[in-house]
Amino acid sequence: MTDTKSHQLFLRAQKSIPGGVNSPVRAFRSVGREPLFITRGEGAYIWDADGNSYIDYVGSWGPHIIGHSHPMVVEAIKKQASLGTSFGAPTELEIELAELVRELVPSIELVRMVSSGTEATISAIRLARGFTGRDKVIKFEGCYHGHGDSFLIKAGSGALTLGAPSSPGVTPGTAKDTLNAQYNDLPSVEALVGSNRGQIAAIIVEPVAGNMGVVPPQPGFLQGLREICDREGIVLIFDEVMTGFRVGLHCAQGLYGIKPDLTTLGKIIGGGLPVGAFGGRRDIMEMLSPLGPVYQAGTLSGNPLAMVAGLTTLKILRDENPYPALEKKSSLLAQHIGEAVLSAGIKATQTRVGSMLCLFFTDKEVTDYESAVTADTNVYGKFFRGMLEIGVYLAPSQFEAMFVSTMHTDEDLERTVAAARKAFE
Ligand code: HOZ
Repeated sequence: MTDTKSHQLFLRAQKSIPGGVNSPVRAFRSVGREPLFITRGEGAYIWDADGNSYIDYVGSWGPHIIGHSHPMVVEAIKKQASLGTSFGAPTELEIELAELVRELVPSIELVRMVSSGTEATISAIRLARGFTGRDKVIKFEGCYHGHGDSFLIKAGSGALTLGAPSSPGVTPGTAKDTLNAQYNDLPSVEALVGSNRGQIAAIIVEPVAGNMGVVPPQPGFLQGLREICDREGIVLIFDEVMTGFRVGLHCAQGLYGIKPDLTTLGKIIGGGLPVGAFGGRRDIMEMLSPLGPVYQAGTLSGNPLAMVAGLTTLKILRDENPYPALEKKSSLLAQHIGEAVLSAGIKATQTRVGSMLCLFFTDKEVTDYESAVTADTNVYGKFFRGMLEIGVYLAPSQFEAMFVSTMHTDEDLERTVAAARKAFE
């Protein structure tokens, strides 16, 4: 491995970039090897700096539901780039994307574009605090809402992968306003609400948890949150950065039939470019500057390249409705990978919602943080390395999702299952 271009690039990167990466999970530390440096992506495949190709189930951590470098998205970006890349002034593209988001997600009456999912969640929380005049926020242990201070307390994703769910640098003052409940456990929410009555501004939840591996909501959980929020005057925020336009055209809220007050979006809404968004009830969104006093801004917010990439992607999803086909192939893939791993004598539990799936290396049913962390991360590391060796690129962490795209063919899926059969040899 020391003679590969990826290795050389990693050595070079570490001289200028902390840990050699611009986002921690990419360093591959929890799977016991060095990262690959990627040079190209097309459809369901990526290529590394040494020219090796991989069937990609990371899809840039979710955005590439229609595959890498979709010709229509590339064309739209090129066309816009020739007209200008950023103006810091309104464009018609922003209106078009906002209109399409409102059409597809009826709980969103007004929407503001930002440049990342983290920005969206930070802004949504500030808005909920401004609207309610309350300080505290309930989140769920193992859920991840980006790296805003309020969320880095018992967080998922890289924080969980790297074993530091609560980050130094978050002040005690901020931490005291973040209360952690257990996912899929309404009594744990009721207990926090009861002991902090009248102080809770928002409950923020991933309607399908995707950052402690994939953990689906149990029947009644999201509905229960809705009822608690209605009863207590709390703003219900669905963080759909990962699930938005992934688990269905109308997001997780459409799939489960629950209307949040605010929604945060990212990943697919940017079509592979940096976009986030937050939106929801008109009366809440009208608190935002310049209409109201809650301040929020961004030089590259509504960036035309990002808007056109997102708009083109969402139009393709709306016009082609790939979700039934994605459901079918993801369910077959999950089933067959599960069987392949079990046939190697390895204990595993599967979870899946639409084209988001996860194989937890535990024999426990996974319903929350506590059960998710029973997964054996060393076994995952072995699986990851075995799959990579055969040409399948999975998330370099047990606590992330595997994403299937419209570009994964039956042959790709068969090759993936065959790899899973061999991964532990
Ligand atoms: N936090 C995202 C994964 N759940 C992105 C990680 C990355 O881009 O490295």
